Amino acid sequence: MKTGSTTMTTQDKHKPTSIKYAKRALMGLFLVLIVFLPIAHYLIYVHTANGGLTFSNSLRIPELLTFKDKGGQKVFELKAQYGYSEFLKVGKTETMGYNGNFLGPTIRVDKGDEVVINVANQLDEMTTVHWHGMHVPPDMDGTPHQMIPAGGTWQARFPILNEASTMWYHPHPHGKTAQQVYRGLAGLFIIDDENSKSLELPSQYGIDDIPLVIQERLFDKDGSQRYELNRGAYYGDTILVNGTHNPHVTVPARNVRFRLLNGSNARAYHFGFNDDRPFYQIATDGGLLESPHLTKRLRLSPGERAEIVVNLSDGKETLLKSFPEDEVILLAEAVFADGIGNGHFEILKIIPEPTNAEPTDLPHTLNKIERWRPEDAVQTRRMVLGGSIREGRPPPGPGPRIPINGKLMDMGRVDEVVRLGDIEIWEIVNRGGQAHPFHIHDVQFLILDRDGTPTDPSESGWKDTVLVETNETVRFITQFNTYANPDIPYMYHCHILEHEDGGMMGQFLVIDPEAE
Ligand SMILES: [Cu+2]
Repeated sequence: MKTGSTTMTTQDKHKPTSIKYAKRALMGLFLVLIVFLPIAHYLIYVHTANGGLTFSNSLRIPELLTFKDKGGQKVFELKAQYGYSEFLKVGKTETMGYNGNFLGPTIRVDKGDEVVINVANQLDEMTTVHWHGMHVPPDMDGTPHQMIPAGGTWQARFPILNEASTMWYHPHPHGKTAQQVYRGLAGLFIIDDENSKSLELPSQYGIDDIPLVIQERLFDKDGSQRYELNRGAYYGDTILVNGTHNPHVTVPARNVRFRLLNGSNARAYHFGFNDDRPFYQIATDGGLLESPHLTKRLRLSPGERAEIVVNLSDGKETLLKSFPEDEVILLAEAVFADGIGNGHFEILKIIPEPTNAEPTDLPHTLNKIERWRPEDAVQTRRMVLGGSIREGRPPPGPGPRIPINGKLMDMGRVDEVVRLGDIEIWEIVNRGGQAHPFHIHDVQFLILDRDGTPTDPSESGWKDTVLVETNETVRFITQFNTYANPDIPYMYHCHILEHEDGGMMGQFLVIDPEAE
């Protein structure tokens, strides 16, 4: 009792002082925040290599590759070559490109075309050219089984069987893909079809239909590119769009389509606009969605594509950005990590110009997608990403050794055999410590669910690459049609290129049981 009453007295006595201290502490905190937040802001937006952009460079639009018509075939010429690029205007750096210094021209064809692509390898190392997302025969797929030696040539010929979509092409030599893509070997492959041509969508290439190959790079002070692994993969701190640093693009002030390719080696983007304007996603990797999907954010992991339509009829400038995944930047992270490290950075300034054209509405229906029923699948094939390694030769690439189903890539081993015509469910289970974009050749698939939850509208169309988060299970359904070959496999792999090069890849054959 005595002690209690003494305490009471003490508390009473000090109460006004405590409040005074509390007020002072609050005031102090307030002052610290006033000083600290602008510093944090400076560190995030200005101090980062990709911060403080002025968007002074006009966005480069990859030229459309011309072709020769030979007996109804469209014949294209591609040349993998060395070049020099000056991205930062402080000095040149050695790069690689197709038919030029960096990246490649856009190949544009119609569904049903017969295409011949003559590839010349003018590099002093081996390369291949893979048609990412496209349904082509295994011997035309440009995998490590179709190596083009230094100074050699290769002819790819195939009919265009895919529907209207934004595909791309890039090298696929085992163990060397990451470095060749990083140095500049990649290009877009756009397919049109009767449906896409009948739709009222922005479709003037480079005018209101803008291709965006988004990548990031590391540069030294003299402007030379630097290849350096961080957390087992290549993460740059400077964004390039179509090989343009600090870019802006001028477009008509109406609906504008952007075709986005995440051409980065390892980084995933969460696209959106700085004014948070909503936009319509109209396509996934392999084709148009059934109907436009209104959203404010779009996630693309390496290798994935999407087409979006942005309404710019208000005439206001906007910035294409990438946002942090959870949209919460911890203060400490804001100070100690640069913005691009936590996924928060600016990409492209979009400047609308007045136009006389009548504004158009987006069509409500874009595409018809015939969905397989899960019960029509003949089997579920399980792919476990990560875990311990049971099989596989030491791979040549620089990346970490991450297995699929306990195995590292071995070009002499066939991992899976699929029967021609079969509908299958593939279940991708990520037991690793990070997200992996899983890519399969030959087919386009439809995602069934993520951890049992039906897929999001943003992923409800045709896909060839899907990001699988840690501890997540993604199921997709597909059918293996048209092409069978008992000797030459297709690939499936992680599209973080250093993981792929490190052996996170497997091979599957499609065989025709009736041909045997
Ligand atoms: Cu991976």
